[in-house]
Amino acid sequence: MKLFALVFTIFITVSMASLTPTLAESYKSMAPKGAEVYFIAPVDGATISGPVVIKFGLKGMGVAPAGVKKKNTGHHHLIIDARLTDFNASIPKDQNFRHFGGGQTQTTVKLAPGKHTLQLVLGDHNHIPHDKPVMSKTITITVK
Ligand SMILES: [Cu+2]
Repeated sequence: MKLFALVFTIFITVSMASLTPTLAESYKSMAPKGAEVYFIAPVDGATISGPVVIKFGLKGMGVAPAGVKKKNTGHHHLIIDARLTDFNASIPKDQNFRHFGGGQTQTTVKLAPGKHTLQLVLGDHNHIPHDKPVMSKTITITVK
């Protein structure tokens, strides 16, 4: 009987191990086809004086606060003068990568005079971009 228990334990351990790769690939949240994130404001190429009001648009998905796991939702991330390179990890959090984990759909930022690039990327409850990533095109604005 003891031997049976041991064999059974080994069997379970081996099956779990063989399942791990599948689990590792499915940690990402799926995005529905046609989901789209975009800037309602500002428009690409705009020249702005003073603080920049940025409005986030989202089609085909909903907004949920960070930490809330709900199908076909995510929260906004605003990327300023930077580019996201790793789409399989949590989006960095600093001055260039701003999180709106409260579910906000707009913000106001103060930017130094000159040209700046802006991009929106949706992240899931763990701040990880979806599969496929839902991101806007990068826009360029000039701050006077
Ligand atoms: Cu986030």
